[in-house]
Amino acid sequence: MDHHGTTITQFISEEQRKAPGATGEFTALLNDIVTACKMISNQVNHGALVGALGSAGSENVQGETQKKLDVLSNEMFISCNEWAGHLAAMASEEMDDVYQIPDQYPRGKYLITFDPLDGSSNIDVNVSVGTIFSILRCPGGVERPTERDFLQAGTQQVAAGYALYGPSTMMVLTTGHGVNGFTLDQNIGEFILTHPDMTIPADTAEFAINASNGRFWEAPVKRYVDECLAGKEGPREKDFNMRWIASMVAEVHRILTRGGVFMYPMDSKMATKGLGGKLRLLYEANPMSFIVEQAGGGSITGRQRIMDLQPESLHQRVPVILGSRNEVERIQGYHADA
Ligand code: AMP
Ligand code: P6P
Repeated sequence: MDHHGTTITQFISEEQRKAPGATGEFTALLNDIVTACKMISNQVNHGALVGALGSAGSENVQGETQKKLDVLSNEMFISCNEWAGHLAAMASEEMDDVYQIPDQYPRGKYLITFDPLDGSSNIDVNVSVGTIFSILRCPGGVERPTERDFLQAGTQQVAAGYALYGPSTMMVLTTGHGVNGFTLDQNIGEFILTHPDMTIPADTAEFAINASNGRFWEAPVKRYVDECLAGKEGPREKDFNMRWIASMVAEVHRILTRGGVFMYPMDSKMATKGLGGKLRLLYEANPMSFIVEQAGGGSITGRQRIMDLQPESLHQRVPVILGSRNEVERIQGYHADA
């Protein structure tokens, strides 16, 4: 009798059966990540009640003020994953350097990069935030991975996923065989498969960009946005809607659910600061690109596929334009024309 639908634990186990020779290490790693996301969800949901809001009074490697929940989420993610012996090392938006697995724990064959609480500027105003993670294989024979071992192209990812702490807490996961979404049933503390085989509509009438940066955009982006704003009377001959949540996980989830395009493009303001973009390649752009491509969408810097990029540093930033495939291809075409 199927009382509760497919749990994420059952789903992950059934996926393992499709991987001949799998030892179960990967399955256990995914389950530990799920546990970390449940713990973070609990903290986020209790926010001010547990004194978890506000600033931690510290800065991360990005020079951004850390929220208490940024630090707390990072610590929870580490404590749920460091002991099990499936990871050779970890890397996080909230930590300058590679996190070595403490000597008292065994090491495994996977690497993980993660943003424990993306969009945390939204925390204090009670808007959705999320956790993003990406799993890579540790290069053979490496006992103590260094930054170099993490610098793998997005096409090397074994899995990617996010947790979205919104009106409901959801997890979305890909291991290279499509994208599946799960909703946390708070009564039993388990994620239930609610969005099997998520796919992004190839066309859309909705775009997401922080329009306050408009005067700094490159010409192809300005052209695309202007055409959307021109609506029916313009060259697109249809009206567009705009969204900007300032939380990438929420934007990507909206796009997975109903289509759309999300843009945090390169702009002249970032270029003058020597930044490669706003979003980080290893633990934001690459995992989200893997998920979006697995759901039939596209993900580019503007000029090239994000997952083909050869990373040069752990906290490298890149421009991101992702979502409905036909829109992303149009925008790539505008960049090629320029
Ligand atoms: P393992 O021996 O458990 O480390 O698994 C070896 C490989 O099989 C992994 O790197 C994945 O590519 C695949 N695999 C194993 N378990 C799963 C799973 N639960 N879901 C998807 N892929 C899996
Ligand atoms: P802005 C959150 O800090 C984040 O990294 C993404 O989640 C989000 O899309 C973007 O930055 C928001 O940036 O400039 O609009 O605050």
